[in-house]
Amino acid sequence: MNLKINFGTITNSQWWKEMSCTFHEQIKQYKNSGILILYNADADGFVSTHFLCRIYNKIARKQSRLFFKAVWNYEFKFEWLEEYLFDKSISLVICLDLPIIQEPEVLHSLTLSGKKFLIYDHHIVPQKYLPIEGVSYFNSRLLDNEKSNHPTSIISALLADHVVNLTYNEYLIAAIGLLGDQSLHLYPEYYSLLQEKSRDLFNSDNLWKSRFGKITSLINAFFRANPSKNPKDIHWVLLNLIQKEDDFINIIDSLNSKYGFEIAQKMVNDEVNYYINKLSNSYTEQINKEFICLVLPMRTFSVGIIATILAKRNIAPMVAIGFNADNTIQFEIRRADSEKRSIIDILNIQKKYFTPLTAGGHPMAAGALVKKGDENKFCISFTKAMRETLKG
Ligand SMILES: [Mn+2]
Repeated sequence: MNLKINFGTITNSQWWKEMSCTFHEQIKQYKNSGILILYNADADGFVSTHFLCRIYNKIARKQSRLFFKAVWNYEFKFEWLEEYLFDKSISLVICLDLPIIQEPEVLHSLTLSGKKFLIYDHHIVPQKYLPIEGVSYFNSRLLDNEKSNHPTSIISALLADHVVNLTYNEYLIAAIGLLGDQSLHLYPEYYSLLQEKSRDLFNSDNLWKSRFGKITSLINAFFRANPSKNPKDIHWVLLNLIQKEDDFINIIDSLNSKYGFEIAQKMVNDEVNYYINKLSNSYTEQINKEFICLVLPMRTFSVGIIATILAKRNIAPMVAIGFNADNTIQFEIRRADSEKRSIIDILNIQKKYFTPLTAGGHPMAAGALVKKGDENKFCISFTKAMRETLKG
């Protein structure tokens, strides 16, 4: 199968040419000296890494020099990285879907080690992005004036499509990443093809209630339930399963029994339900609250789900839920459906009063990391910035 035929082309062909040539050339050039993939610990990052594995396997024909690390949003300090690259003789770092690493200060400190960085992202670009020696930077938000948002999964799948024959199961794998980033509907032809070929998986109009949506949730839950823990060998296991198995559900079942997706999901669900009940009860009485900003003592990294549900229930125009990570608080910010202000715009205005350690994401869903003790400053300055942000 050929993904391009069913998918169409990325809007800016020059951008795509440059992007794909750089990717393939760099993987070829560094295949023997070692490559590290740093990926966002969610469905989109996970899926993207699968396709990079696929490219590497084809080009390098051995697996020993490819390394992986899942990165969570609050892991913004890459202090461990320099030593890691040295120990494993890694010369190229490929960053997939990692908003934090595109900050110029972070990149500058990393490239001092003389390593190459290849960055693909679709989060909003930092305000002051400047070319940095050793860094090849591609963000699909820079594609054209429409600010196209192509998740990492589709870009990676298309990159793999150039060098290998993707199986139909891999179309479904790519779709997991797209749905994980709420973007599957942005590719109508691709989506129709999947619906046509796999009716049993897309058995509900509400995608998240379909069998396919449940599989996507399992993968997200797997990462959320295990903050900071890297799933050992999962990408090679997946690759082997894809090559052997014929049924998509069997592949997911095998991963589930080996890595405990369902156990992870139960942990996440129990915790989310507990806080949703608790918070819904305490906010029913309050009206006209413009911003709800809370830090919860959670064990899993599910603050984003809680913020999403509360925002959907319209308990306030904006909701931020925080989570303790070492000496920092990671806030996940979501907005109500009726709210028009962009969270990114608010975060930019907020900098006049208070600057988080890192902050960014998408207009409707973003994250911010602050030092422990700065929670109140964050909440107050965010509220202030909200009032100053033009609606719509
Ligand atoms: Mn993504």
